[in-house]
Parts: sequence; structure tokens; C-alpha cells
Amino acid sequence: PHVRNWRIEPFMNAVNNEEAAAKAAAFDTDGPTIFDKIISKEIPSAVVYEDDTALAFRDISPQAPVHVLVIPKFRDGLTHLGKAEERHENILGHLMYVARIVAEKEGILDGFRVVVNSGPSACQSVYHLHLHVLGGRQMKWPPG
Ligand code: TR5
Repeated sequence: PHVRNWRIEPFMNAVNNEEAAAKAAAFDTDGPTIFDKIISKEIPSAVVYEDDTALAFRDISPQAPVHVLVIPKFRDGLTHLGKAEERHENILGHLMYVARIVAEKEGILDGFRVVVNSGPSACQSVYHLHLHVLGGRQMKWPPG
């Protein structure tokens, strides 16, 4: 990975095992996450798309040739999709549209997958809502 930072090294040992990372994550504490530092640019990331309310950047542990995360810049309680309320409809719709913009920019409009892991049983490891945009290879179904 192109990003090297001592603050994330402990986590890097865990990202090779999605379940271990998910179990190590503090479920739904509504506290700060690594994504706050990515949004503030305190920690560098490979930005694919950015606007006033959304940021799309490459996943540090890609599971496909294209693996981009789309996140809201203002979390507003959306630690995970299970926390969504009616007031989040606009941002949720926008994130989905940004996923499509990313797919076009990355040249994978012929086939791409959007994944949201919500909660420990779904292997969520960072409690700041994010869409995974995956493509560039033949995707398998069903996911594990
Ligand atoms: O498992 P969920 O669905 O919660 O997805 C979290 C994703 O964040 C994983 O796919 C991780 O690989 C990814 N991740 C974690 C870190 C990170 C990252 N993507 C880009 N840059 C990252 N940094 C700098 N630090 C991380 N800890």
C-alpha cells in the first residue's frame, strides 16, 4: 500500500482478516474513526472523487482491481446503515450516485458492485458509513 503511517500500523495487521478487524472494532460508539483523518487530509488517501458532502478514495486493502470507498463528509449519526433515519435520505441517495460517478471514472460501468457492511455480523470494521465500490474483475455471487 502507498500509505505508511504508524497510527494505522496496528490496524493493518488486522485488515488481512476481515472478521478479526470487525471484531476488534468498537461497535457503534459514535466516536471518531480513521475516516475523520482521511476527510481532514491528516492521513493521506488516494482520492478518486470529492465534493462538498462526499469523499471517494481507494481502499487500502483492495479486494478487486477497483476498490473505492464512498463516505459522507459529515457522518451525522451514520456510524452504520442500521442507524439511517429519514433525514439521511438525501445523503444516502447522493452517496449512491457518487458510486456511479466513481464507476464511470474507473471504467467499470459494464459491471460493478456496491456493498455496505452494517454491523459486526456483516464484518463492518470502521464505524463511519461507507459504500464499497468494487469492480475490474468478474465478481462472484453469493458473497460470503
Ligand atoms: O470492513 P468495512 O466494511 O468496515 O470496511 C472498512 C474498509 O476500510 C476496509 O475495506 C479497509 O481496508 C478500509 N480501510 C481501513 C483503513 C483505511 C482503509 N482504506 C483506506 N485508507 C485507510 N487507512 C489510511 N487506514 C485504515 N485503517
